[in-house]
Amino acid sequence: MVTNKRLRQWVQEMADLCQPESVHWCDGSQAEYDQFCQTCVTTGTFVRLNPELKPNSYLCRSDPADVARVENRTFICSRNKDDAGPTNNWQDPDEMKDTLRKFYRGCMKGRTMYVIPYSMGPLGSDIARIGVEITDSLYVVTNMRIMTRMGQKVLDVLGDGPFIPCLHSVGRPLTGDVKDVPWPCDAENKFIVHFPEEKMVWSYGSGYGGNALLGKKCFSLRIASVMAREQGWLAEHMLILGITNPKGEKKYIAAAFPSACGKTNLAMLIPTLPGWRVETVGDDIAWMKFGADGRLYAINPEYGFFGVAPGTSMESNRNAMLTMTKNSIFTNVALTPDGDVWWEQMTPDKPPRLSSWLGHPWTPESDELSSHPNARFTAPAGQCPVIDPAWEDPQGVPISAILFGGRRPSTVPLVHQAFNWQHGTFLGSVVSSEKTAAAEGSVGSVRRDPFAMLPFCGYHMGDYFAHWLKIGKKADAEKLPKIFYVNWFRKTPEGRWLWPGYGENCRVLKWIFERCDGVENAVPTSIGYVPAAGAIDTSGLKITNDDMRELLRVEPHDWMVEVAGIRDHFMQFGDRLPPALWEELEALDRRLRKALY
Ligand code: O2Y
Ligand code: MN
Repeated sequence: MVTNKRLRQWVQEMADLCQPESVHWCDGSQAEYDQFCQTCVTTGTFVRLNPELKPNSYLCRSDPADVARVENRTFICSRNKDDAGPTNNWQDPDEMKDTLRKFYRGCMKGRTMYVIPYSMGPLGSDIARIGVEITDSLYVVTNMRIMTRMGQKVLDVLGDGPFIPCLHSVGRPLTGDVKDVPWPCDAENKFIVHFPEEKMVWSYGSGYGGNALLGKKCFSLRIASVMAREQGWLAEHMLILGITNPKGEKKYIAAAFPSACGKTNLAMLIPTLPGWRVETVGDDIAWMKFGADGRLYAINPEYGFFGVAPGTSMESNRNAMLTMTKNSIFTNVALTPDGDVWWEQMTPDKPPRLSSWLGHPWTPESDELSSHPNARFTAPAGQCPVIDPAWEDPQGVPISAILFGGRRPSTVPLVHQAFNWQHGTFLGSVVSSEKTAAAEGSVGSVRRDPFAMLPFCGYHMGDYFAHWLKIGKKADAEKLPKIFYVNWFRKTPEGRWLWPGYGENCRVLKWIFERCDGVENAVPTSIGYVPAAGAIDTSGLKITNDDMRELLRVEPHDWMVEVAGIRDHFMQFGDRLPPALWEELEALDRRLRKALY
């Protein structure tokens, strides 16, 4: 029995619009999940994996035209165009609703409409928020059960309270002679639409990942960033990890890197330094609020991981591999003859025979990849061998440090620390990564991705910077997290990686840990505090002093080029760019000139 009047009304309205054959309210039970998975096997949407190798796990192959988030079809429909800002696609909300209602009318004919009540964050936590997703996709329902806390228990907590309505349809009604397919979608008409004033999401046409699992990027970042601004907290594209030193002292760190820069690997890092331990709170999203003690506390609003499969291996991320040994869904990876999964770089040797993500026979000699580069595993966070004991603490974990970073083969040192919160906000506002083949634009050039939020900020990015500055102003500066910028990806001019990365990144985390304790192991430079010579612990690591010097080098000439690039980047925000960030840029420029002459 659903008591929430607004919820009942909304579901009825959406059912009238979409005209499904039936409506199913998800209870979130294991029996319901198992039954849905069995239905997916029967319809060909899922292949059940060998239960002896991957218990209770499935492979799903999507339509090849529906394999990733679609940024050019993602819209922020604020009432005023200016409020969406220059980094978002915008359309008038009423016009967008008119357009979408035409697509939604009758779009679920012949299908079941599933209603998924879900909580982003531990049930009942002050920081958590409730959403309800309506969908006609069982792929979405089953993935949402792994990625969120969902079902009856959420309705019980919701009572008559507020929720974020999220409507999703794959856009393929079963009318007339139309036969169902394993991955229904409307690839020509994808819309991922956010109404920030109404706090509502409408998604149509795609069944994949962030386009369709609406609790993730749509709610937890785009809509939540708007709520966070209104309510004085932060909704960020950040992993959260706990790090413990050999003395047993623990700190929590949040880190924002652009998509595909190794957030999941860092969140589950296995330290190479003896006595150090890293534990995972979350790998993608952090909601942070001030606690009664004036410190910033973070929760992971998610309940599972939706990680990139290719490149993940026992070498690159053992903990992720162990997390997905059971109760997992694999999308667009290859199938082995014995009913297991495989993807590029999973093992040093390629299997002799596979069925590719397209269902084609595959051998190492094949021209095509066995798995799509954006293939995913969906796995319960609770199965991670290093899940943090406090990962479900409703109060969240206290954050000592915030890291920004990206892939920069030159210019940006291995790590530097902001002088203060305002300078740290500046560092976040200029986060950049070298473009990869997957991103739009020319490979090798720099893409600015402020706070790694470029595709995920639900309002004007200039106002978002102002919100960060305001958070810093209202806090006790002593209690705020320290802010750092890391770059694991610096190369020699010849193209050799300077830093080994992976588990060795704990050496940088150790320096950060010490900085948070006030250890004087840094030197001020034009761009911030950089580790003093010998301050990064390289014991047991084969790295030359020359390479360490190069990793930490701040070259004023290169940074002058950077300043020019940042000026161009800032210009796009017009008068919504907070003056404090212009001041930070001018101050950087002055410090660099002084260093040069
Ligand atoms: O292609 C998608 O829909 C997945 S995107 C994604 C998934 C998990 C975590 N982060 C991301 C991202 O794009 O940042
Ligand atoms: Mn992400």
